[in-house]
Amino acid sequence: MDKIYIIGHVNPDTDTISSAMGYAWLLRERDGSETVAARAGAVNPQTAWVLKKVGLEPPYLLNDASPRFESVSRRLDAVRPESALRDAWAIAARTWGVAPVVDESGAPLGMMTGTSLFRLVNRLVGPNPQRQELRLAEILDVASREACNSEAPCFPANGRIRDSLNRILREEGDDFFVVDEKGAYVGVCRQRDLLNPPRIKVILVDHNEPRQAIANLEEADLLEILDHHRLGNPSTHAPIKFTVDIVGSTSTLVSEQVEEAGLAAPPQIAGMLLAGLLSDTLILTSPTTTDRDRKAADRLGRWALVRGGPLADETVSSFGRQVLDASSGLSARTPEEIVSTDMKVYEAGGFRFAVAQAEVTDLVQLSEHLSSLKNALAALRDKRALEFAMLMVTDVVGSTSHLLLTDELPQLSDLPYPPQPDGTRLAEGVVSRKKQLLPVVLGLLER
Ligand SMILES: [Mn+2]
Repeated sequence: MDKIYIIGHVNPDTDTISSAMGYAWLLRERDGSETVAARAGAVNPQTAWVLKKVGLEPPYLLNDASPRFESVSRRLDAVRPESALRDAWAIAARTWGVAPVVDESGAPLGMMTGTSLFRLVNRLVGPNPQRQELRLAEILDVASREACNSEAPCFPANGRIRDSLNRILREEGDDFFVVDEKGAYVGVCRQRDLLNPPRIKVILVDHNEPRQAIANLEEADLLEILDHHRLGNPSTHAPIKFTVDIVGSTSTLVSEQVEEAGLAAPPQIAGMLLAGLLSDTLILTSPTTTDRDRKAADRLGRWALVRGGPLADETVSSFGRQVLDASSGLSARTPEEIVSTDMKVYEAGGFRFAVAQAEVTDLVQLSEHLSSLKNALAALRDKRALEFAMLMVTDVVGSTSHLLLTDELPQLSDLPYPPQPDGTRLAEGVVSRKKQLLPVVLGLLER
């Protein structure tokens, strides 16, 4: 349970996946922490391409921070239904007085507890005078199945505890089975552990707004945040390490810490971080790019582009172009995918809204996809119960964007991007959602 999950935002992009993997590696290597790189959703096509290129698997999928039954399950020794009660008794003597009864297929049959034992004795001896001379040794010869409570409920190991709290509180017994997806015995859990389950430990990278984080983040212990976005962070009970810096990518921040520790990231991890940096900064051309990012690209290049490594034949720019190519294009994906892959939800001035971004290498393809993208955007707005949704189609070569909006809100009529005949708005020189578009939109909504 001392595992620490390093996890980025939902709808993960390459920087979010890479910084989670890189930071998990650094904390293991530098501090000896038991870290697990995680992701809050499916990897996008660009990240999938990068992972394949460097030869790594996607990180662990963690959709939800709410504690699960497996976190409190104890793998108690079990007896077969036909084995003598004395065997169950021996197990109960070593546990907290319970012994699980499991058949040969692994299916839980019942739980022997103090109460179920009392009921058995009551049945055998009871108020009937003829049986009162029954000896304890004979009772211990009874098959275990006779002595167990066959009503003990089963809960799935990967089920969320909070979804079953009502049932847990209503149940007569205090001990429950935990089973796998096939219904086979995994362990036993106690009511008192279920009412106060251990929280999972998380470190957030590349985001700090709960709206962009895994579900039920408030049920986890948040240990640290490492990010490069505007603040919208949750409050915490205890002080946490909090690093938010104005650089082009979280991968940059990770690479700086690796260097400060006197370490060099292995070529595969360095390749991931380099891809995260080049993707977030559009190969160091986005206005979010700083000198620190350029230094980070040199440093990561030095670690990643080594002989014998997966990127041996690449340069920083040749690799960067392939990374961007792996994501661009409107034709390769459905409109639904385009508006939801790199999509973030924000809240400002009483509005809940989404801003999605899609990168293309030329804007010619936009016109043929325009109406289907608009429909997909409106469907996204309705599905997520938002006030409006926006898609930023960015030409990474021409460094310009077109904006598609679901609604012409009066608050947004002052957007400094001129409406075009095709119904989009032209945002010349705007390529960064975070640094260029979002501050303008937030400023208008919060007036
Ligand atoms: Mn980022």
